[in-house]
Order: sequence, then C-alpha cells, then structure tokens
Amino acid sequence: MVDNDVYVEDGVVKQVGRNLIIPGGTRVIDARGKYVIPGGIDPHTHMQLEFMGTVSADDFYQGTKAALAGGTTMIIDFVIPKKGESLIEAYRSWREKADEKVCCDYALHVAVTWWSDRVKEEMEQLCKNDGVNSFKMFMAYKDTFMLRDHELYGVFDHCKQLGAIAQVHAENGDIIAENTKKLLARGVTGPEGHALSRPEDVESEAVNRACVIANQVSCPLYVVHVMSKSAGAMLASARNNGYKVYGETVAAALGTDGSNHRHASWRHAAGYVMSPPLRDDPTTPDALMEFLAKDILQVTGSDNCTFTASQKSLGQDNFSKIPNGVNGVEDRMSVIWEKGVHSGKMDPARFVAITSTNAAKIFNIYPRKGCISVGSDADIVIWDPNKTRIISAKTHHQAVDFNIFEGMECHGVPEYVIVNGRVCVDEGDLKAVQGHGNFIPTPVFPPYVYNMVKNREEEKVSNSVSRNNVENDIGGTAESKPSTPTPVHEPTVVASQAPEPRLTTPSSKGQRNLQDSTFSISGESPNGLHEQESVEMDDTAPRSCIRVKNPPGGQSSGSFW
Ligand code: URQ
Ligand code: ZN
Ligand code: ZN
Repeated sequence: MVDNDVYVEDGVVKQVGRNLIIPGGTRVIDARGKYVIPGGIDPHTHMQLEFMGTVSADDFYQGTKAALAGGTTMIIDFVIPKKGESLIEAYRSWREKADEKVCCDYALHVAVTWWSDRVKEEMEQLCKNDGVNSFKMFMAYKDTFMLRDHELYGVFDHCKQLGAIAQVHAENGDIIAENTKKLLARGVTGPEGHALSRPEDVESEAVNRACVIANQVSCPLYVVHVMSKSAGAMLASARNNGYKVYGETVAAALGTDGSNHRHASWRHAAGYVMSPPLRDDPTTPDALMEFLAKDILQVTGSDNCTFTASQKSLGQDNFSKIPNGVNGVEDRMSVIWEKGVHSGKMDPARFVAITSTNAAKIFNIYPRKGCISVGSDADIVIWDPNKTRIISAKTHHQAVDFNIFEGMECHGVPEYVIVNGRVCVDEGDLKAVQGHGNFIPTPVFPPYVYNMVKNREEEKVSNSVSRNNVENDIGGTAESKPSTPTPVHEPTVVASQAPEPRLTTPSSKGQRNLQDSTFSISGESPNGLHEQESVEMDDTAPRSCIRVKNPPGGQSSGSFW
C-alpha cells in the first residue's frame, strides 16, 4: 500500500505522490477513512434497448445518472442489430441515442445477429473506423438473435483476425425453444416457466461449446452473464486447458437467486426474469463470488435491461413473452462490496479489479480507464466502506418501478464520484450532467488479451504429415516405410507485456507540502499484475485529500473551485 495524494486538473490525473506541489485555489477533498478507487466500469448494459416488443426503461441519461449514483463512471452498452440489419447503421443509431444523453463516458459492443460477407466487411469497418473491438454473439433467442455453430466458427475466426474480443450469450437456444413449447402445452405460463425452460445445464453446455469453437480458431472468448455454478466450472476447466477465455457475471447473480420466480405476486416473479435465469440453487451467489475471488471469473457487469410492471405484463399469459432483463447498474458496486469484501471473500484490490480494471484491460482502454495513474482520466470514486444503505425502488435513480435487491442493506457507499474531473456525486448528493460523457473508442488487439494468444492454426498445420507416393501406397506397391511427420513447431506465443503504468512521485523540491498525506495506494499485486489503486486511510493520520484544479483563469470540464 502506498501513501499518496492525487492531483487532478482538466479532467486528468496530473500527479500521484506525496508532497505534491499544487497551485492555490485548488479544491481539496478529504478522503480520511475512505478508499480512493478508480471509477467503476460496467461492461454490460442495455439502455433504451428495443426488445421483445418494448424498449427498456432506463435510457442513456437516466441509466448513466443511476450508474454515477452507485460509483460507476463508465458503461459499455450493446448495439444489437436485427437479423439482416446493417451493423454500421445500427451502430450509428446507438451513437445518436447516446451521445447527447450520457452523464459518463461510454463505449459500445456490437452484436452479430446474422452472418454474411457483408457482416464480415462491416465488422472490419467498425474496428478500423468506429472504435469497436468487441462483438457479442447469441447462442439463444432462436429466430431473433441466435447464430448456429458453423456461423459462430466463422465469426470467431474473423474476430481473431481483427484482434477483436468475441463475446457470447451462452445458452442452447434449440433446447429452450423445445422446452418452452412443452411447458406452455402443459399449461405452465407463469414466470417460473422461464427458469424451467432453461436449466443450468442448458447454459453450461453452451459455455463449453463456445469455448471449444473459439479455441479451434484461437479466438479469445468472453462469456457474458455467467449465471450458474456449472457454467463457472466449465470456464474453470477451459482456462485450465489453456483456452483464452474470460468470464463475466452480473450483480443480479451475485445478490439474489431464482427462488423469486415462484413468488405469489406475478409482478414480483416477472421482475426477476432475465436470461440466463437466476438459479434456484441458493448457494449460487456465494459460489460465483468465490469464482471472482479466485480469478475463475474476471469481470462483473450489471446487464441492466429494465422493464416496468406494465412492460413485463406483455408476458402475463405466456412466460416466453415477458421482456427479459433486470436492474443492476446503480447497485452493482455496493452489492459486490457487501457480498464480496464485507463478507471477507476478497480484498479491496480484487474488488477494484473485478469492478473496473479487468474490464479496462480486456477492452483495451487501460490505463486511461480502470486505474488512478498520471495521465489517466480523472474518473475517481471516494468509497466509504463503513457507510451502509438500504436498496429500494423508492430511492433508486433508475426509471424502473422495481428493484431486484429491494430491502438489501449494503456496506460500501460512494461519497464522491468524480467523472472526468467533475464532481458528480458530492458528499452523497448526485449532480449528474446530461451530455457530460463522451464516447470512448476501444482499439483492437488489446495487449492484455492478444499478447499471449497461441496461434492454433499454425500448430495444426505443423502437425500435418507429408506423404509421397500415396497412389502407389493405396495400390500397395510402395514399400511401407513410416511417413516422416513434419516437425511440430512450438505454437507461436508472442510474449510481451504492455508497459504497466508506474506511479510517479513528483519531485518534493520546491514549495512545502500543502497537506500531509496518509494515502496508501496499492501497487503491484502478488501475481505481478498492476492491481488498481485503492487508498486505505489511517484514521489517526493527519488529513489526506484529492486535489483538483481548474486551469489557471478558467473553468475546466471538470470544474473544481
Ligand atoms: O440477453 C441479454 O443480455 C439482453 C437481451 C438482456 N436481457 C437479459 O435477460 N439478459
Ligand atoms: Zn445476453
Ligand atoms: Zn445483456
């Protein structure tokens, strides 16, 4: 742990260290007794998504406002084109929806819901021209988003060539469709039918299948919303086999479970309908949190895709018509702090890794995002580990009239949330600004992912056997001498490590230090990864702070006074 101050100017971290020399007029924020952490990154949201006959309730304004309230300072949303629709046109319409509304920075994944040479071409253009480096493929939602295995093979292969991240929604869409027909025919129409139609092994089978297909073409794979113990176990096995695969789980799966599907209130039960479903096994949330602590899973998102009671009632006679999705963008950080850190399963550094840094590294926006280093964007949260809050739809900032964590008490509350240098949560008061956020391009070939990708194609070719006189051999005339296999080359492993940012300590020469500092910012973690800064305050120490400065003579985008 390192004792340091942080100095921010013009929305950027300018100094991290002790005895900082800072100009007069700088606002000082006292972080005594708190953690100073990188703003949360939620890599899985669906704001104002047109889906299942309606549009998700949180738009890009209210959804990002709610994100800030909970300590998340960047989201990555999904462009989801209809089958046959241009990916580029869909991307443009998402940009139009989001750019003027977002209160924090955002990026975009693009879903590949159909496959053709045109889609292939548009994927390349999105990577080269539009700052997209990740594509999501659905193995479920038959007839709307679902791709077949041979299509997945082609898309994964193309993602590998582009240096992009392939994401999958891993459920077997054919089994779900057949189960749904059978359940409805037997008169099971309530929300419990949703979970019955897609049990855990329908998810874990697809996780395994996606890992196998991606590995055939050496494509790094990111499995979104891992919802079950068995799916997590599949990922553990794939990673043990050396597959380049990452796993994400979501706040809902960490904070609640599938027992709610059988609630007497239809509205309540339908409010928990998402895919893959929340699991009945009550040990699932703890097991998934353990997977995160052990790096079997690496990332947490929210999959925030909210629908009001009237929207959910579209499926009141048929569970397969209930719009799938739940809340999470506002409560993700507190739920994970409560269930992960306060419960003793992980330390604050791991909390920062799974709520911010790992997403930044995988989607190639580190160290601009996901850390507090000189040159990083000033997306900073002062986190009070001891403060508690009760989660409720009555007090949350989301547009939806339901909260799947209703009544849950959580330790861990953001006291200040700084977005590109602007204080948007100030002593707990939300001061979000519509349009303050920017689109953040995500470049291809993230070093964190692609530096160590074995080239399996080369490995296969090098395992081929050269034979001569096959015709004679088949005719039986050639003497049968053993073929001479071509030597097996070691798979090409490009091992280079992206330079990890180092904390710089400004020279202590010059003016006296304006403030004593007792920050402690973690540096390297034991496994050599540069874990994110968490600053632990010592109550007895003299005061410590973040200092933020307007440019001389003017307001900066992140105005401090
Ligand atoms: O499948 C998804 O990720 C989107 C459509 C949100 N809905 C959901 O239930 N997860
Ligand atoms: Zn999904
Ligand atoms: Zn989703």
